[in-house]
This record gives sequence, C-alpha cells and structure tokens, in this order.
Amino acid sequence: MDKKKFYITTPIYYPSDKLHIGHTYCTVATDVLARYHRLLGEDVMFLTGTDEHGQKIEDKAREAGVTPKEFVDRIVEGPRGVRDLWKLMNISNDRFIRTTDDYHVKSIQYIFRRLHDNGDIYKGTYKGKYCKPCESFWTESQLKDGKCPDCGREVQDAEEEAYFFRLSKYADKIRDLLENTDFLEPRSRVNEMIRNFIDPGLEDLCVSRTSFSWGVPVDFDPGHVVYVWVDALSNYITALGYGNGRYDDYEKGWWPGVNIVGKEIVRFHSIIWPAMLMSLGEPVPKKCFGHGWLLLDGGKMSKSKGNVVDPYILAEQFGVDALRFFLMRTFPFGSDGNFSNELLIQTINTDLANDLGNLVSRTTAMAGKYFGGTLPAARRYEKERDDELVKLVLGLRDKYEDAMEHYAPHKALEEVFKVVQRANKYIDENTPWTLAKDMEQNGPRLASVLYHLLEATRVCGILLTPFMPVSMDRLFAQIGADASVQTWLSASMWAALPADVHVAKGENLFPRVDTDKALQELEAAVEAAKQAESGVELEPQLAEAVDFDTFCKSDFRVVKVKSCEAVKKSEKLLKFILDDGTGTDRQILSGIRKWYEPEALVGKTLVAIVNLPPRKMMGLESCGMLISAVHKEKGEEVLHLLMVDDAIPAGAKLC
Ligand code: ME8
Repeated sequence: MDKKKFYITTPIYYPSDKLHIGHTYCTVATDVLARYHRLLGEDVMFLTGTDEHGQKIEDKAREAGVTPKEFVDRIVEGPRGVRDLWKLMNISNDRFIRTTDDYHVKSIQYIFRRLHDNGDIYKGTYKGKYCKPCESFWTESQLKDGKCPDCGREVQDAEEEAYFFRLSKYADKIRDLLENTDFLEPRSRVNEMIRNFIDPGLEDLCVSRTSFSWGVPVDFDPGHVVYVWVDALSNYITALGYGNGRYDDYEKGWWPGVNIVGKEIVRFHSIIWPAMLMSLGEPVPKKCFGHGWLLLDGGKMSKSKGNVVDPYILAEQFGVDALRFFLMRTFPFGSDGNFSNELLIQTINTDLANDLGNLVSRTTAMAGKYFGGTLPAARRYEKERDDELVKLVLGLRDKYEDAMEHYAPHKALEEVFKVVQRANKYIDENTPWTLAKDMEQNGPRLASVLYHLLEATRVCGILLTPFMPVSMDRLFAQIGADASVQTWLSASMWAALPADVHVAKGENLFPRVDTDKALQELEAAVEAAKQAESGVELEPQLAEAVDFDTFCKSDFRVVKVKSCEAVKKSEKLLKFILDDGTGTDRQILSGIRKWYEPEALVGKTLVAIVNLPPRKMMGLESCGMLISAVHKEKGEEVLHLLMVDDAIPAGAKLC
C-alpha cells in the first residue's frame, strides 16, 4: 500500500539580510512537524526556500554595487547564508526553491497567463500606498495612523499602469473557507482576517509593477513584472512541478499541502493564495497555520531596528538540539513570545540538564555500577510502586499525538516532560542505592526499577526525536535501544527493550550551563560578529560582460542642472530639470537626497544616460538617470554625482 503523503512548507525567506532567530523559529517548527510525520511512517515532502525578487532587493543590490542576483546569491548560498543555516540547524527539507530558479520563473509566467486568460487579471492604473520593506500594497483605509499596518513604517504613494487580480470576486468563497472550515488556524487568526479584510470588503489586488525590473517579467507585456507575492506564493506548487517540467509531483498527488507561516503573512496565505488557486481551478491548501512572533524587549526582531538575535551564535554556544528544543518548548506556537538569553539558559538547565540529562545519566550509571551494564533477567515487579509510571508512559503517545496534530509542539513537549519528571521522582521513591546494599535480596527489584526507567526514557526519546534528532541518537545508544525499538509503534508499547538490555553510560547529553559565564561569552561573540561584519564589505564585482554593440546603445550625455528640488513626501528623491542640449528640458528624478542639498546642485555639469524608458516615481516621470560613483566608508554608503568640466557644453555625447 502507498504510504500517506504529507507535504509541508515554510515561508520562503526574503534574503535582504541574514536570517535571525525568528526565521529559525519558523523553520525549526516546520522541521519538527515534518520529522513527526516521518516518524508516523508517512511519505513526507518538506519544502523551504528563498523569495528573491522585488524592489527592496533591487535597491539593496544597487547600494551594495552588485547585481540583484549576485546580492541574493551571497545571502542564500554564501558562507553563513540561508543554506548553511538550515544545514547547521539540521533542517530536513527535501527541496529548496529559489524564486530566481528558471523553472519557477517559467511557471510564474504560465500562472499569470492563465489567470489573465480566464479573465481574472485585467489592466488598470494603480493608485495607492506601498510599503517597500514589506513589499505590500495598502489602501488608505487599511493604514494604521497613516503607516504600514504590518510594520508601522512609512508608506509611499504609488501610481502606475498595472494589472489587477479580481480578488473581490472570491470574497464570498474566501469567507466561507475561513468561517466554515478549519483551513486557517489558530482560530484567532480567522477572526483577524474576517474583521480586518473580509468585512471591510475585499478589493482587487494590484499584481504587476512597471517602476522596477527585478522580478518575473509578464511575458505578454514585457514592461511589467509580476507582483512579488504572486511570484512567492506560487512557489508551493511550482516546486512540485506545476507549470514546468522540472518535477512531476503535482500530478502525483502531493498537493494540497500544509503552509506554516508567521502571523503577519497570514493575510497573503489565507486570502490571496486560496483565491489564486480557486481562479486556477486548483485545490486550496489543506491548512494554513499562522504562528506567533519571537519578540525581543517586547518588539518584533528586524535588522533595520538592530535588534536581531543571531542563530549561529546561539547554536555554536549551546548546541543545535538545545536551541531547537528551547524554541519549541518555551513559546506556545500560535502566540508571540519574548526571547531572552536568560530564558534559553534556564530552559537548558531545567529541562535538559536537570530533568532529562540527569534521568539518563543516573539510570545508565546505576546500570553500570550495579550490573556491569547488562540487566539480569530476574525481575521483581511491584504493582503499587510501578503502575503509575507505566500507565503514564503508555498514555503518553496519544497525548503527544493529539498535541502535534493540533500544531501544538509546546504541548507535546509538556506531556513528555511530565513523564521525564515522574521518572525522576520514581528514582527517588525507589532509592536504587538502598536496594543495592543487599543485592541478593533486592537485586531483582533493582533490575526492575532500572528497566522501568530505561523504558520510560526510551519512549520519551522516541517522541523527542523530531525535536532533537542528534541527541536522541546518542540517548538511544546509551540506553541500549536499537532501531527496532525507536519506532512510533513501539512508543505505545511497554517492555520493548530486551530483558537483558545492555546499557552504556556515555558523555553527559546536556551539560549544565554556567549562566554568568555563558552570558559573558555570548556578549563577546556578538561583539566579535559585529566587528567582523563591519569589516566585511561586499567585494567589488565587475559586471557581466556586454558586447560592444550593446554598450554603444547607451546614450550618455553631458547635462546642465537648470533647477533642482526635493520631491514632496519623498525622503530620497530630488527632481532635476536639465538642459541636455536638445532645447527641450529633461526631467530626471534621482534618489540622492541623503547626500546633496538640491540648491547646491543648480548650475552643475553632470552626466546622464538619456535613452532609458521613462519611469514614474511618486507620480512624476523620470526620463533617464544621473550617473554617480558609489563606495562604502565604515559600512556606510557614500555617493558622488559624476561632475565634469563646466566648459563641456550640454548635449555632448560621451563615447
Ligand atoms: O515574509 N518571529 O519572508 P521573511 C517569528 N518572503 N517568525 C518570524 C520573525 C520573528 N521575529 N521574523 C520573521 C516573507 N519571521 C516572505 C514569505 S512565502 C510565499 C513568502 C517569519 O523572510 C515570518 O513571520 O520576511 C515569516 O513567516 C518568515 O519568517 C519569513 O519572513
């Protein structure tokens, strides 16, 4: 019989900066769920990846003086990049998609065309607000105090020719999906979506842009690139081969899957994504689970706020499994949680070193000391002393399963640790060291006590495997549990270990952490990482070679600044009126306000490329681009407009 298929995904990460502990939280949780389903014996496909298009990446690459692809390549594939982080964190993804992968790009063009051909995408003019960091469009009424409702930052006016997706057409179906099925969890997110988006009325969604080029081009209208969220959301099916020939897993029944996402992107996953799928005539996801945020000092971590926690530093200091465990044990998965180093150390010391570590080391040490490591077959079971522990162990798998099926890994761990704590208490109740004083009389009882402890440890070990795979392998080796007694089935069985089990005390699984020392070391590691980062600048890269004819097509001209002023409501833009020698004024907008006072530039002789297609910024047309030189000083970007001899007349061609 074919195994049951289970397809689970993380969001694809935006590689504008290195990933932090919040991203790690989301991926570890999804990994734990994927491993749990493998433990159940299901055929699991686990997808993660990176979402690499959009204006933010284009801008960041320009600032760094590299191409957008070079920029994302470094963060995704480079040292301590996204791939390295998932390897370090022992993430067991089966597939990794990058939205710049050719097969994905091809699928996006196919999907866009299909949505267009079936009448759900039409052309119009977009006027609204755009939050650049979030890559999100908002209507005026959705803003919070005039700012982005997700991140609280300034939004920009946006107006351009654009394609729209008929999201409004799907409003009733989406309401039904949210209200009458358990598609979206936790339930509180359903209420948020209905109140904030469905009740006020769904508006059609702008799904293409013309003012930047780093995206998937609309193949039937090349000035447009596909809106980054349409591009990104589709990854869940393009990675299975939808619309491309790279894979054929879509047809093989892997879809629909489970989308695990953070709460701020639930809107995209529970409204826009199902509507797109409905329009394509494809099934909606089985589940969308919106987890909470890890907060630092009560606020969301973000690189721009400078309050991110580096998962590399934590994993190197405390161990990967301890970090994975902490993330899942401490924060209820659907809610926000406050991260702190102190909490991390406390969790390691209490649960792992004291409770689980001690249980394993005491049990294996006693088996070694009293029986040379191999338990004798003669046993004395004492019902009134043993039954409670046995019952608890035998009931554990069901409780754990119930929690995991409800996307509550924290609850599953709570149940496991009830058993770990009960087992430690059982040691104190049965005082093996007293029994050992009279081995002739009490040897069989002592063997029975130790066997009970080993069995309790084994079952807990199985259920902890998705959370701490490497440490549980070591635990199984110490308690003499071979692969046949590490299975899901055997987690509901008592006495699966052989009667004459051989135990081998090994190294402490989870050493106790000295809080003060660890905090000092962490501080030093964070400082060292900062120093290293400020010293590292992106190596200057020479651009891809272009042939001479292509180069000659660029029309560089000397221009004279007739007037220059700041563009209203823009923090970056200056508006130039230029004499380009043609007798007609040329208007160019340039994002250089940070470096120049507009008045100081009037009368200057500059260089511009004049044959770029006009583009609109903040509702104003810009015809060309001024040429500048950019470099970095102490990690800060510095820009110089290229100024040439005033004796050169306007319109002179550079060649
Ligand atoms: O949203 N705590 O990418 P992203 C918990 N590219 N989770 C956090 C977090 C925190 N402090 N910070 C971030 C994107 N996350 C899009 C996804 S999917 C088609 C496209 C989570 O790199 C966040 O909630 O900004 C999101 O689920 C994930 O990290 C990726 O965030």
